[in-house]
Amino acid sequence: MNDSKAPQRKVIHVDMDCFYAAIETRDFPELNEQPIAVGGQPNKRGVVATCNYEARAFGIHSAMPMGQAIKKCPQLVIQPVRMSVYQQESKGIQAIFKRYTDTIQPLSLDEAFLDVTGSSHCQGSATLIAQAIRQDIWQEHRLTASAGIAPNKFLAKIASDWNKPNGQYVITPEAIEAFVRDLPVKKIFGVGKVTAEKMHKLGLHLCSDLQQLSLKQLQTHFGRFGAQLHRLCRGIDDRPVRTSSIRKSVSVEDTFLHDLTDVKACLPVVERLYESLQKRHKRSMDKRQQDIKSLYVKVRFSDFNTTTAQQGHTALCLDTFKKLVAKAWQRQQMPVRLLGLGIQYHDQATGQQEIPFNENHTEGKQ
Ligand code: TTP
Ligand code: MG
Repeated sequence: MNDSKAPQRKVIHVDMDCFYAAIETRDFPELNEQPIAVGGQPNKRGVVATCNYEARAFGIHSAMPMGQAIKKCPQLVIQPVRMSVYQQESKGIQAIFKRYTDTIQPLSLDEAFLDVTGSSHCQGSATLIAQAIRQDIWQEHRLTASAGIAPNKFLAKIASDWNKPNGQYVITPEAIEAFVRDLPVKKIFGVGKVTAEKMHKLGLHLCSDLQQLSLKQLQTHFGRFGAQLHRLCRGIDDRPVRTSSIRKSVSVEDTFLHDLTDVKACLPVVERLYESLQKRHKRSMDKRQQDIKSLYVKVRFSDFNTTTAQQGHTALCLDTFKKLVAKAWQRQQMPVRLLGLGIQYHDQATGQQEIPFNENHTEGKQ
C-alpha cells in the first residue's frame, strides 16, 4: 500500500469542538453547563447551527429545526449566530496553523487539513505538532480542538472524531489495515445515507466487506464512484492537501421562508441563483483561471432530504441547471425548502478531482 518512492505523508485534520457554541459559552460564562443551541428562532423557521454537549444529550443536533429542538429540551437557551465573531476566531486559529505549515486546506471556519510531511517542528512528529496546535488554540483562544493524524486526508478526518472532544488520535501506516477493517461503510468519504443503504442491502457493512469486491464489481454497483471506493476501503487516498488559493468549486444556495411547491415554482429561482453564481464564478476567475468540469444542483425537500445532480460541462449554462433541478426534483416530487447551484472546476494541480457528491446520491442530514 505504501508508495516506496514518495515519502510517507503526514496529514493532520483539526476540527474545533462545538465551535459556535463553545465561543458563546466562553464569551457568556453564565451559560456554562446550560444546554445551548446557536441558530435562528423557532418562529422564523430557524435551524440549529450547532449546540453544546449538554444540548446534544437531549438528542439535539446541527440542522435540526429549532422548533423541534425546543420540544426536546424546553429549557434550551437559543443564542443568535454571531458570524463575524466566529470568522474572527477562525482567522486566529488559521494563523496558529501557519506557524507549523504552509500547506493548509481549510474546509470550513472550524476545520482544516494540514500537511506536515517533512516538517522540522516538534522533531518532525505530526503527533506532537497536533498537540502543540491544540495547546496554542487553548492558550490563546480558550477553545478546544480535536485532531486526527494519519497518512492521508480520509483517515485523518475520521481520526479527529475518534477522541472528540478535546482529544486526538493517530493512525500510523502500520495501523491502517486493522483500522479500516472494522470501519463501517458510512464513514467513507462520499458514502451518504442512500449509498450506505444500498451497500447494506448487498450485505456490505464494513470496509472489510467492500474489500472482498473486485474493482469491476464495485464499478458495476456504484458506477464512477467504484474506483474511489476500491481505494478508500483499503485506506488509500492520494488526494493532496490543497491550499486555499485553489478553489475546487463555487456554489450559491437559498433557503426559502415558504417552500416552493413544485418544479415550476423552482425555475424562476434557478434564474436568480444563476445570476449570483455567474458573479461568483467571475470573482473566482479573477483570482485564478480554472476550467469548468461540471455543473451541479442541490435540492432539499420539505422533509429535509437533500438530493444532488451533476453533469459534465465546460461552460456555465442556465438550461443545464434547469434540467438538473427538474431531474433532482423528480426523485421525490415534494415541496422544496432549499435550492443550490454550483460549478466544479478541474483540478489544475493533479488532474484529480474531489467530487462534492455523487450523482443520484440522496443525502439525508445526518
Ligand atoms: P461541525 O464541526 O460539524 O460541528 P461543531 O464544531 O459544532 O461540533 P463538533 O464538536 O461535533 O465538531 O461544524 C462547525 C460549525 O459549523 C458549527 O459550530 C456550526 C456550523 N454548522 C452549521 O452552521 N450548520 C450545520 O449544519 C453544521 C453541521 C455546522
Ligand atoms: Mg467542529
